[in-house]
Amino acid sequence: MSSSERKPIEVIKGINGLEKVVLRGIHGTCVEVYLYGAHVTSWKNELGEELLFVSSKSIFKPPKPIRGGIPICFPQFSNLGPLETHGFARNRLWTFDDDPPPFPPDAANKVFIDLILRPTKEDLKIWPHSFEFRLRITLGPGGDLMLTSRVRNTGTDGKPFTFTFAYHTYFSVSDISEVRVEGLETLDYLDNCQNRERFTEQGDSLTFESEVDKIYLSTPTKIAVMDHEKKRTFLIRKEGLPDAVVWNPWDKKAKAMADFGDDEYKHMLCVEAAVVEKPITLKPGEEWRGRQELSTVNKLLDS
Ligand code: TA6
Repeated sequence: MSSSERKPIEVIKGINGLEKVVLRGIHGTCVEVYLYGAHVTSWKNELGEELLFVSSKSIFKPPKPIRGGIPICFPQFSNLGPLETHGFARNRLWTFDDDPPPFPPDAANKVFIDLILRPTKEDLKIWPHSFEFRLRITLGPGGDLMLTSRVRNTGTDGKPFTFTFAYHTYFSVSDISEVRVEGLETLDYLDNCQNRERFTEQGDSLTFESEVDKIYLSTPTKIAVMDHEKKRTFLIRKEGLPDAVVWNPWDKKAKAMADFGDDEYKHMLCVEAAVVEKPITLKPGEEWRGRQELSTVNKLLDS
């Protein structure tokens, strides 16, 4: 079947029979999303190059979250609260939203899907708040990947709720020791490798020689991740997501993770658009929106 005959959106069986949606762009670009966790596991450019990292040891078996791609961390980032790490949204089965709220009319040649998550009775026992989490995943005509989250408090009890959030994006890189990140210089961060104490970043772009696990606070709307070997820059543009988490487990932590190859830390970097420092509080009827747009430039945006 030629690519021109392929449907722009197809639902097929993925690993272990889990359902996944394939979104095909006009120039051969492609995105894959598992309904389990509304989890983007693949984002390919027009050359068919994979831009996201997914571990070869990822288990793809509920209730374990998929290791890599873009896990959705909601309603709790990390262990900053009573729920399981990164909350439960990434290990729930999402469904197609057949009644999406009116979004601004999308430009032509954009392929998108609308998914929705509502709490189950079990969820309400551990997090007693009614919500609707709508996620639009869009593949733009230039191959850019956009995720727009809309969380609404649908409670009728008059009670507000508070949450933290992250798009836990795993970028695929040639060699972590040849990667630089621009946009986070001189900012304050909480260092998870030092009891989450607050520090101030030095003045030039980030490079990587050991484990890093930092929550940068009040970050700019644009962050660049440069892969020197590939002469490729990932651009992250974000709205409603003031913080950014940078994580690489390095060798020791990599070996300690069953669903992560010992040497895979060399070929990934997480840069996560997030809301951590100032959690979001929604009154009944209120809605929060958080959007990240990922794109690539085939050159290094040197400072
Ligand atoms: O985003 C960084 C982080 O919070 C790290 O501390 C590490 O725990 C990573 O997320 C992976 O978390 P996970 O629960 O997916 O193994």
